[in-house]
Amino acid sequence: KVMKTTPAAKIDKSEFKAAVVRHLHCTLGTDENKANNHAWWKATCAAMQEQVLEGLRKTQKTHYMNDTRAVHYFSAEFLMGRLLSNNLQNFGLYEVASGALKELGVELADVMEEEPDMALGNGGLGRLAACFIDSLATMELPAIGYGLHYEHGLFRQEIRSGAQIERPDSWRDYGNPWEICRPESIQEVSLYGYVETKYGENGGIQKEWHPGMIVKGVPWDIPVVGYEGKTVNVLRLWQSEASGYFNWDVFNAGGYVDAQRENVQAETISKVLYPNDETEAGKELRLIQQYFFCSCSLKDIIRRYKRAHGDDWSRFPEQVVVQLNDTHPAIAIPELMRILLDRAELDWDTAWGICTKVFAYTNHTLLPEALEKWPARMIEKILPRHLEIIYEINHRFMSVVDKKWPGDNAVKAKLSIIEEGHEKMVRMGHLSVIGSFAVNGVAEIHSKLVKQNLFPEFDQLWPGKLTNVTNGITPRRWLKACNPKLSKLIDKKIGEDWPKDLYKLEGLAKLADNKAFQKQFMQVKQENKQLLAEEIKASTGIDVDTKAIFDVQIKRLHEYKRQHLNLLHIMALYRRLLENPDYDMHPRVFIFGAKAAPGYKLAKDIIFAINKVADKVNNDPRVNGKLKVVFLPNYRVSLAEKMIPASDVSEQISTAGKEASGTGNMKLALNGALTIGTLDGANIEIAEEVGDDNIFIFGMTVEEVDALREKGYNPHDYYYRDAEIKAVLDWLETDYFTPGSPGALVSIKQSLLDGGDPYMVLADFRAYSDAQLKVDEAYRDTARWAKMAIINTAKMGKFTSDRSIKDYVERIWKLESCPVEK
Ligand code: 26W
Repeated sequence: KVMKTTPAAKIDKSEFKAAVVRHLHCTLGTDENKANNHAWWKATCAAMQEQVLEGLRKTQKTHYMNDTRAVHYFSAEFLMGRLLSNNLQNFGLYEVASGALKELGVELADVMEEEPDMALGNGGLGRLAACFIDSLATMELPAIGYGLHYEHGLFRQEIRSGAQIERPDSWRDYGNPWEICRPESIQEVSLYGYVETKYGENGGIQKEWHPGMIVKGVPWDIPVVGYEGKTVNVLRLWQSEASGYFNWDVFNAGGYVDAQRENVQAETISKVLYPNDETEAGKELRLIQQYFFCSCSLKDIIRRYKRAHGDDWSRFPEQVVVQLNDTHPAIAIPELMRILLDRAELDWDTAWGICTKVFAYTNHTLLPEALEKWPARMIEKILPRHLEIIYEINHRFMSVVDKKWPGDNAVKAKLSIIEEGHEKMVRMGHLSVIGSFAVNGVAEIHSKLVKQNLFPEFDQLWPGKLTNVTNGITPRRWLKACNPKLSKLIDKKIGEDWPKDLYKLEGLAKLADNKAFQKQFMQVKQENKQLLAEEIKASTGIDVDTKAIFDVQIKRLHEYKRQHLNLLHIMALYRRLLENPDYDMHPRVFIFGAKAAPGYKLAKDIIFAINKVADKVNNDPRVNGKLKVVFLPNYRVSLAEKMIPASDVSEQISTAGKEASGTGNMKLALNGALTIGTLDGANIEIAEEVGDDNIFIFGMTVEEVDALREKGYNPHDYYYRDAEIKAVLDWLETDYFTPGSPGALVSIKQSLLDGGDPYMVLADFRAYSDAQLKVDEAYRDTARWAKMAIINTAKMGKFTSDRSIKDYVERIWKLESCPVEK
């Protein structure tokens, strides 16, 4: 039998083993007898990093020699998760490393558990950025990710007496083995101060910004390894530091403490990730964070451009494209204008011509509370020159609007970057559309709604500028690495090409009816459920039956995602079981993972309610093992990697029109879970791929939601007309789930009745409950379920992030791949 090694492997087991031991000795100052798992983890990473850095060097040299056009992905969030397993997989060194460690008496799986997640993101938008940079490297495209080097990523969630507690995340506490500091590329960023207008002899006007504060941006590079390890791109994250410039006078005057205060202020900028998902808080520090990383990144790009092209700006848009991940980096648009006008001294039209060929913008949400707006006064204080530039952009844009709709002041007010009111606000979405050459939504329906509802006039003004690029996920992390058992089964049936050509999974479809394959496929699922059951036991103490349906809802906690719809249905099942002990249902375990924004009261109440209902249900002998509820604390990328391969049912139950795309839906379906979902976001495209027979679609469509709201939605109608809804809501008001504290769960009932039920939970309840009956029925027919699950995996080709990136490359970025020699 011939040993199989992927082409990427350039180092064998004994060499890898020697490298690990060498790092144990020389990097960590310990030895094989003393080392704990954490030391083994660091030594293994260091051994891996040797290979990674070699790839990085070759890639950078190749890109430099070829003077490549590159995409620069600007994102306030990159939710990378763990990197060791991913890097080993992508280099084809997983078996090598695992064998080497085994000979040293160490289990690779245990070592990998030592790695803290790199959680520099909130949810979907941040994880999308991470999948995209994986695909960019895999497809050998010149690309760089730019973001913030937060000292603390998303908070760690603990559950105490059922309630969420936030603890600081410290991913770098004992050093991060992947990141490289690049002090040679430090940038300086100005803040505050005032603008001086200078009149030249020829009547020209120059503006000079006299900043009140200067901070340093220190870049940290994280290598991004593509599949098969050829291209290694970088993720460059900026850390803020005091520049020390303005401190010396104070310092010399004996103001040692005051000088320290300025240090603290500067270092605060990259201290912590804002934990808000979809709510704009209008906080000054957040705007400073955004400007800080955009300014550093643009200066970094310009430095690199000038090294090759000197002061000739004409080729800048040929070499540089910047993708704005939502409006969080939109301040980059006036920042580039400022550099071109005030530093390069280009005239407005030339500068604007360059700018509008460089930027493209992705919209990720339609929720009004998530659309960023900054008080003009705040921008003026922090970035006085940028506010002037924004006004000038707007002034010129208003005359474009006037040409299209002469004399129409209503349309001007609607499209203006400036929202008038008692406080003037700057609309970052409008700035982004006006300053970009392309704007995209993230799923077909979402992009359609962006055109129809959010930016209809922009679509008329610039036909074709608004477009769709459906999201995707990397199959390397979300199948190959997280589900090794299924991956091996797939390899055996259709070969090993699928991780970089996911449409190959189609080859499984013809096996969907094959009894032997069905058995193997469901056997893998069973084994993955066993592993998750152990995890559940370890982290919550709850015993679950692995023969039960594992029904999973994992995503940020938000009313529009409707975890409370799931919860009301669980309570309804519980009631049915109490009323009729013979109530016929296949045993089910409902499993949740979700973090709530710390200031989002109702979201935290829903977490509390899930835990309280779980306590009661799980300890009630009357349900006869048919129902369990599990809330797994601290949902994060590495936990998702354990939950997704073990899921039977994927809950995607947002109010139609509210979930821009969803990407968890794709990960779950790829791993053979069946979706119960609304016609929202990418669910619609998933349904198109798998066919209506292989998905459980329920509830109102976008049109029906609009029509109901139009006619006047009254949740009380559903409360009084549906006895089960009434009973379940009334139950929340008793102390049944919170003995001794009646009313502890009442806020949920209130929001659904007096609060007007903004996401129409009650309107969709009955349809949801009926769809769940169909899920139950389908699961009992094991052959039918296996077939459906196989078809789901087989039809996920479209949802590889490689396809998303291909769309961006061909339709927006116009990039060429640049192969790097191994
Ligand atoms: C300013 C506060 C704030 C913070 C984050 C507003 C909005 C956000 C993000 C846009 C929230 C987010 O992650 N959106 C999700 O993006 C995913 C990737 O495109 C989509 O799949 C999800 O549907 C969308 O909710």
